[in-house]
Amino acid sequence: MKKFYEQLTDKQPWQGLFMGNYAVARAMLESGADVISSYPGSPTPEIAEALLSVPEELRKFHFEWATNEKVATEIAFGASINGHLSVVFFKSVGLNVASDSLVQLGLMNLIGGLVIILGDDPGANSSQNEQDNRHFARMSYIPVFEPSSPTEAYQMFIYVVNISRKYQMPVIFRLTTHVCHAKEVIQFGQIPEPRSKFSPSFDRKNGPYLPITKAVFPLKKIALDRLDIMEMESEISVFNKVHSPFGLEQISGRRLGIVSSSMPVLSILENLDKAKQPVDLLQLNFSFPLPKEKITKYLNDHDEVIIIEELDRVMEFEIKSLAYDRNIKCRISSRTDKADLMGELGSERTWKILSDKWSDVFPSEIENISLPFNNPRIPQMCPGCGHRSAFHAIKQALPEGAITVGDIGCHSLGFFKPYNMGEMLLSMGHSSGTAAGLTIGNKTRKVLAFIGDSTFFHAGLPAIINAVLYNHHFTLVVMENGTTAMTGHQPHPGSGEIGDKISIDKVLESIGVKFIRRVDTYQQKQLTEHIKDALEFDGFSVVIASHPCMLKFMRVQRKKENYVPKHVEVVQDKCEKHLICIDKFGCPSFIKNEDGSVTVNEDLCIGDGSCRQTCPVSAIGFKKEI
Ligand SMILES: Cc1ncc(C[n+]2csc(CCOP(=O)(O)OP(=O)(O)O)c2C)c(N)n1
Repeated sequence: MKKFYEQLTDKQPWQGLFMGNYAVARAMLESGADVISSYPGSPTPEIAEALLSVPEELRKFHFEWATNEKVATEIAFGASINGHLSVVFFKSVGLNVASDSLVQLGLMNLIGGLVIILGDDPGANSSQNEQDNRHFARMSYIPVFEPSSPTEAYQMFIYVVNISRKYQMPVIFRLTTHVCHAKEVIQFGQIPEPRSKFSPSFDRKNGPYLPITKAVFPLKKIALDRLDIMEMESEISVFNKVHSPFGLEQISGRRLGIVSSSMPVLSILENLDKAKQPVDLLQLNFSFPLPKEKITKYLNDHDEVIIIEELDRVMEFEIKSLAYDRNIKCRISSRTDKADLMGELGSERTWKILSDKWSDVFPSEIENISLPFNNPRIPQMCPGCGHRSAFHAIKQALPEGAITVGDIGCHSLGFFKPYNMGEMLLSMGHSSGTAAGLTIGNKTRKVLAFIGDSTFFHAGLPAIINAVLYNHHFTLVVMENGTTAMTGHQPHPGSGEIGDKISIDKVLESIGVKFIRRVDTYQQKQLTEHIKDALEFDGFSVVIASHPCMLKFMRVQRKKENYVPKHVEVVQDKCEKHLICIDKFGCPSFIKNEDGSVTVNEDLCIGDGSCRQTCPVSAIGFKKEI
């Protein structure tokens, strides 16, 4: 059987079951993408996983994990104006970080073409919000393409590359979580021979690339003119089409229609099969700029139309305004329930929306609709996680009334029981800025902030430098685990996997941090002492609480030939049922039995022993493996 990368790079057409993200990676190879950059974040990291599975010597593309999304975007921009077909991808909120540069791209002549892949996350499955980046696209004058399925993602990517190269402009390829992660049998095409050796073709005459003072207006005019051209493309695009299973002429009575885009298109198509009357669907997956003529015709052909889009009312307002301008008589409605502006619109929820609108056509008794947002499982840190030891130790050092500021990463889970630390969160790297704000006018309550090591480099540094400058009186704990853990162990500048490891200690020293302590988080007593000292320090202090990510570590160990599993055990005659291992340390490997005794779930326990020091009567020991 072929290895994954062999499938991915097979030059000949083939058919197989592929996840959406992998299909997009294949589409990049088929379109001859030269330069690809990214910063990790769900739902898109598997695109990188696929690309990086290709052995370096076989790669015809350059891939870079950038320090953050803005840098990734700038790399793609620089490569594109040098003639390379470039791709940048990141998650929804990554666009906020990238935006300062990204909003300029629509004004530029991108000679090589540039595709911006956004992993939007309706349902906030793995994000701190569910922002709808279609708004951003409008602000940036960049067209938007939104595939409904993995197959469409593959086909559409090749199409958007052609658009981008033809018009030398950026395009947004907006994926959503389910399109990224769904699997489908896909017919792939050929991978062409690489273009002849590339020569850098930057020429300022292709610009201007410097939007200052008066140059801004001609550039903006170019962006607006290109949107007019995109509207014409949108009119003829195969991705904007009417699904009319029975043909309009056969419909008697009210002519009903739906307008939708992206993943809900599939949910609706599924429901149309069960409708009591034929209903049409206008799919607008080339969704910005909207094809005004196509929409006008569709509205004129129907008596009533409902617009069902995931998240915000973006298409709705544009379509209603078009109908008003053109004096169209069709009755246009939308989702009425506020809850329908949240979360993914799977088939059950779209049925409910349709049923609320046309109950005779979509009777409510057909579907037993379950409500979204009711997942009761609290996320947990893995057994052996160094962050758990850190939280346990830091908690011992915190005085009454201390305020703790969280940041993004696995350590955000410190917010949950039993640690309850990290009480607010805005964005990656916010913690030092927010902590500084909490110290102002505050002489009584200690402030302690957390940050992960990837986040330190991503967006943490500016606020840390600010804290040094103003000597803001708080303690920053760098939760160093040597990787970008939460998104799947991607490298970062401090992990030493890309170039030489950039030392966080040295960075801190060089910017003038006066209090820096480093400790392994498994040394809980020492960590507690360092935190106490840091909180007493008169000014900005940093404690680097370090331990390798144990999930990553164990994955390597388990693959070793001589690997022997290790576990801890609770020595029953020593255990006095203080339950600190469960109630305060909170490792999921411990089980509290009905009789009050504590035992260890060996399926979870990795035998790291970080729990042993939490027991006041030393009742946790290493199990002798037979
Ligand atoms: C702007 C932005 N980009 C990417 C992400 C996705 N993301 C969430 S957690 C995380 C990893 C943070 O890594 P690190 O700071 O090292 O903490 P760890 O998970 O390793 O504890 C990333 C990249 C995000 N939430 N926001």
